[in-house]
Amino acid sequence: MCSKPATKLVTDVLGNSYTSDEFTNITPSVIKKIGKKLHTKKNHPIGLINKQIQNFFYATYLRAGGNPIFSMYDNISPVVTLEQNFDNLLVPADHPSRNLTDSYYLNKTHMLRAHTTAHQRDLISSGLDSFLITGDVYRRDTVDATHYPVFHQLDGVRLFSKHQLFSKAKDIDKLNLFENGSYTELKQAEHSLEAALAVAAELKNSLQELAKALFGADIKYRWVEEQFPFTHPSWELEILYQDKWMEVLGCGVIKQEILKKAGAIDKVGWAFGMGLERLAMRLYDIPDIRLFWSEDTRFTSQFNVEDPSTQITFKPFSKHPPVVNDISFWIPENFHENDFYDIVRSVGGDLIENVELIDVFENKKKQKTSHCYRITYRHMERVLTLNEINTIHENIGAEAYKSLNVIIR
Ligand code: FA5
Ligand code: MG
Repeated sequence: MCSKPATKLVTDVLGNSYTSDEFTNITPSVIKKIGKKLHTKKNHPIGLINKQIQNFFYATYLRAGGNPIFSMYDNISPVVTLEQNFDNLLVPADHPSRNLTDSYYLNKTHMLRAHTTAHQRDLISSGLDSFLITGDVYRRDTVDATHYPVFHQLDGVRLFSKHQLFSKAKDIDKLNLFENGSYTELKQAEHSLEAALAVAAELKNSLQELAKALFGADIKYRWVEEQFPFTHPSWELEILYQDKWMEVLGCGVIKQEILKKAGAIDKVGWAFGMGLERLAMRLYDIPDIRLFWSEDTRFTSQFNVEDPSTQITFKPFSKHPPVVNDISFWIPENFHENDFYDIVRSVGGDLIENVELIDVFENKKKQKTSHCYRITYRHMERVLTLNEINTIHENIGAEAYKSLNVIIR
C-alpha cells in the first residue's frame, strides 16, 4: 500500500509564504504583477499622475509654518488581512465584496487588497490625521478597456478637530461636531448637521479643485450619490471621457465608529479613493487599460519627462488587427462569470482585449443553460497568427472544462 504524501501548497508573495486552503484563488498571472510598483515609477503615466495628485495636496494644504499637512504612503505591501480589507471598514459579513468571486485570496486570513482603503484604520490609529495612500489593488472583475484585475488607487483621509473644521466661523462656541441625533440622508446619528455639511463641502471642494488642476478649469464633472460601508453620506465623482460619464472616485464622510475604534474620538473627517488608471486614461488620452503594463518603448518613451505636470497626449502606435473567437458551453449550477474571466486572463494573458457574454440560452426541457462568450484577442506590438490564437482558445476551453466543470458545445 502506498500512502499519499501530505501536500501543503504554499503561495510565496514578496518574501512571505501563505499556506493554501479552501479560500485560495490567486492565479499565477496575477502573482506576476505584484511588486511592479508602477505608481512609484518616475517615467510611467501611473507614477506621473500619482505625483501630480501628491503635489496638489502638498501645495494646497499647508500648516501655519508652511509645511504640507498631508503625508504620502506608497510602499505598503498589497498583502493584507481580511480584517484590514473588510472588518476594520465595517464591511458586513455578508457583503458581496467578500465573495471568492470578487477578490483574490491567498488563504482564509490573507488576501490582496481590493482597495487602498484597507490601510485607513491602521494609519489613523497610528495618530495621523491627513494622509494619502497609493498602491496596486487587485479585483476579480469583468475584462474590457477600462477594467483590469490589477490597477492602482490613491486614497486620501483628512480629519478635523472642531477648531479646524469651523476655523472660519464667527461664533464657534455655538457650533458642535457631535450630537445625539438621528441618521438622515445628510448625516450620521452622532454628527451635528453643521459638522456633516462642513466636512462634505470641504471634501467636494478639494476634489473639484483637484479635477480642475489635473484636467483644466472647464472639465465636465458630476456628483452621484453612492453607498459605502465606511462612509456616510457618500458620493462618486464622474468625469466626461469619450462622451460618456466615467466614474473616477468614491468618497464620503468617515463613519464615526471607525474613528472611535482608531482612537480619534474628538475628530470628524472625510475619505476618498480614486482609480489612477481611469484618471491617467483621461489625462493622457490612453485608450486601453492594458497599455499601462506595456514595456514597449513606443509606449514608455512618451512618458519620459522630468516634470510630472508636463502636458502629454499619447500618440497611439498602429493598432494591430484583433482576432475574435467565440466559445459556448453548458454551465454547471454554481457557475460564476468571474471564474471564467480569470481563466481567460490566466491562459491568454495580455493578449485578451475583451471578453463579453453575448448569448444565454436555456434548454427548458433538459434544464440546462448555455453561455456564449466572445473573446477579442489583440497583441499591442505585433500581428497575431490564427494558429496561435486557436491554440490559446482551445486551452481556455480545456481549462474551463477542467476547473469549472463546464461542457463545451
Ligand atoms: C472603492 O474602492 C472605495 N474604497 C473608495 C472609497 C474610499 C470610498 C474611501 C469612500 C471612502 P470603488 O470600488 O468604487 O470604491 O473604486 C474606486 C475607484 O477605483 C473607481 O471609481 C474607479 O476609478 C477605480 N476602479 C474600480 N474598479 C476598477 C477596475 N477594475 N479597473 C480600473 N479601475 C477601477
Ligand atoms: Mg465605485
